[in-house]
Amino acid sequence: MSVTTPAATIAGADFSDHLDTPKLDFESPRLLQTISEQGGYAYVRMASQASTGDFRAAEAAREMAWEQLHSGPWHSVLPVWRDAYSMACLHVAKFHYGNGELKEALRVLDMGLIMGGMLLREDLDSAVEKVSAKARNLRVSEEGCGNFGKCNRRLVQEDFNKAEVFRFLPVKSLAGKNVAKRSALSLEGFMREYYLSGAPVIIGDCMTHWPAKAKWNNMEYLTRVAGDRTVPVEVGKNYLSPEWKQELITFSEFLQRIESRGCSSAVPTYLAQHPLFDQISELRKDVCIPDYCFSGGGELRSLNAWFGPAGTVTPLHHDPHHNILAQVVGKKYVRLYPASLSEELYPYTESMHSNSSQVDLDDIDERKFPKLHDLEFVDCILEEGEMLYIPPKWWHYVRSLTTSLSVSFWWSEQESSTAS
Ligand SMILES: O=C(O)CCC(=O)C(=O)O
Repeated sequence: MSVTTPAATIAGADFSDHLDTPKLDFESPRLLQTISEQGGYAYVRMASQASTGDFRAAEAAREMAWEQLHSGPWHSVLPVWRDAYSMACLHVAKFHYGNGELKEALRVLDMGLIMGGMLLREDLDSAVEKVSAKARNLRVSEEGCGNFGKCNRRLVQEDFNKAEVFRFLPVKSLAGKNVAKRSALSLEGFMREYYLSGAPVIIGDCMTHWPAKAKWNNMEYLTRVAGDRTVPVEVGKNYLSPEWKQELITFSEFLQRIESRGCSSAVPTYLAQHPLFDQISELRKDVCIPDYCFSGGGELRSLNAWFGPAGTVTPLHHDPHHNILAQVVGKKYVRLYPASLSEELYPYTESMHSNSSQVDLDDIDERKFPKLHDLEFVDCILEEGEMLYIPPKWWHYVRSLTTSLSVSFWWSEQESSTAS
């Protein structure tokens, strides 16, 4: 396929260098052999042609791998097809980069990071770094030493109107027991008073040193470090509602949706439970892992971003791990029920949602779920700069009261201490 010349795309920029892919170069023969063994002959033919400079073949290989990724439930997809998808993304991105199409190159690389396997991850990461740096340099020279840093448009601008926002909270909210709140809690105090007894706690004054605290409430910063990146978002009331769906959009588009939403009643777009920091290393540098997450001597399982406008809801559910939910920007309402009440909380019976409750706390059907009425819970407003410890299996419902950006840290304890 003929490709536009670099000069036609971005005047004055040099694209004579190329994206290095040492891992791909090394792993290709073995990976193609394994794909052949799985019957992927057409893919192997296209990928081989792609490596000799055929753009159409690269795109065809990517489509073939994409079809394989969508051929059944995610867990049943053979891992080799995820690596095949990454391989094809790298081939396609090389063409876009050589052609000066930086946004396209980034989009394809992000798709590889989000949907692909781990084998070629290093190449994807270093290619993203190179393309992002080039895009940034170009922007700076276009804008004349860059306007970045001069604009302070805030992510959370709205004054918090308590009366207005509290109207949307579930019945009985903030009328009973609050989650305990501690300031600058020592690690030892956390272990003794909360971790070992399995009790939730809000920890204040523990995030002031995070670079994210100074940087993330700034639209311009977020646009600069992540604007051209592709991210998966959820659209709809919440993941249990039938009209819920997932989309892949750029971070800039996502920020625009948040800004334009204001007080609208349209369904929210939520970047929920996404390992954003594995994908965007600059944002990862803004976050510090709380020492509390090393309690129990286990390992950090995942670090996820939860980013959306006011009104996003994560319905009542539980998770198997210890969790610190760190509130970086904005406020959230959180309600917690102890693990011991699981039976009374009407969990779904089918395995896919068995950690979620059938009860919609925003619209409780008392006749269908009579046991809920008298159940005791603790709740809180999680304020900016606070962290909430959620013990394993505790049920939680979360509603953002303003535009909100939180980070969750899930960790598990050492195998032996679980057994004891
Ligand atoms: O912040 C949210 O919307 C939900 C957070 C959550 O469910 C979690 O951290 O496990």
